[in-house]
Amino acid sequence: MTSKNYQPKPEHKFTFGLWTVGNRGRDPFGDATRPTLPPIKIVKELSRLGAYGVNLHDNDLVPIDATRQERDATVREFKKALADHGMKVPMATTNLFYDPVFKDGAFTSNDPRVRLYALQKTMRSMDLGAELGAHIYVFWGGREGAEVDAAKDPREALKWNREALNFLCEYSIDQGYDYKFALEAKPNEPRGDIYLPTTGAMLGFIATLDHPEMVGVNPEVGHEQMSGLNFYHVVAQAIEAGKLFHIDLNDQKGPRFDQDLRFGSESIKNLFFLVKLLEESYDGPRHFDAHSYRSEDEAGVWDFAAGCMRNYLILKDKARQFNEDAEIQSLLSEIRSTEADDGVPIGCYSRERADEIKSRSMDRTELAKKQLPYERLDQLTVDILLGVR
Ligand code: GLT
Ligand code: MN
Ligand code: MN
Repeated sequence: MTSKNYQPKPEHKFTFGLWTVGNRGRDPFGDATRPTLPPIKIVKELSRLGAYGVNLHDNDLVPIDATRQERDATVREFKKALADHGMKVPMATTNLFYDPVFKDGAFTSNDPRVRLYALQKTMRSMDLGAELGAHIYVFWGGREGAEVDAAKDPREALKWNREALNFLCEYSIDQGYDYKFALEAKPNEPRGDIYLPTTGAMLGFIATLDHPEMVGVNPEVGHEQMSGLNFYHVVAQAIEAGKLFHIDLNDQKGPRFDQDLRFGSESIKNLFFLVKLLEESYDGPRHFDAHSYRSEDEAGVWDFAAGCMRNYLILKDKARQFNEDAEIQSLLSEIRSTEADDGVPIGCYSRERADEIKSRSMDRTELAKKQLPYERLDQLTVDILLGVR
């Protein structure tokens, strides 16, 4: 088993948020079940486990009320820990959801003073991220939503959100930060409804921004599953659009509350296709936005972190096996084959080509006879995933 020890290494680009391994097990019905883990300890332990880096919100590292001197001292110490343990900070983000000031939204608050405060907080947090070397900046608008639709016009909310992002793109350019912005969707929780609830909705919104080329998406497994969507398809669309700037890996038991479970603990087949896709066409960080069960102590937290990376590497190995499997590959070429002279693909439009296609004699009964051995193909996939092939 030595060649298959699934040992994570920095080159795999596995990252965790300080808020993920630092999660203390609180939920809406119960208090923390484990003590706070200091950021420096997190950096050290994740490095020991083979991770590439850590990501953070401003307030994961610097308390919201810290003075400038306190902030600078904390950042200095943190940078030293990163250097000592060879860890990177590829992504940073802003906490625009925890403090009561954001109770009715940040960029989409009805109160223009709150919107301005959210902008100020984000610019300061972008400064922090840039100081730590981040080039990806995530926006998760957890409070950007509503329970009472009478209170807020969603068209206005979208305009305010756009105004803030346009401003921040210019800020990034002006400061020479070279950030790529990655927008993260979630359908609900903590709001009754969150605006732009899916990655698909985000992609539509991005096209309306002043700098669409700077802005992409940060899809999260569980968030799309909460909407009943196929995460593999969601990510494929983002990749095909050139918009997968970051990804939040975790797992989820069906369309319920956001569970942020250990990656690969539930949706094995869907995440197998996801890992295969990422390995084929994404080279950014593999970020785990998940947390350990609240029944765990600190040792369990490190088991959780190791498990996320291990499951990714197992699925990566399964993808290699799938690609090298002669029977699977022959089934795939059979399924995808056509006769050499059958006039496909469609090709570009021309009047002649349209006339030619319209006048072509095509035998749909014959076309419907093509064999599609999907049962066999899917069973072979399952055999691989269950380890019997
Ligand atoms: C919060 C949320 C996540 C987001 C984080 C980034 S914060 O934990 O549940 O999905 O990615 O703001
Ligand atoms: Mn989540
Ligand atoms: Mn997330």
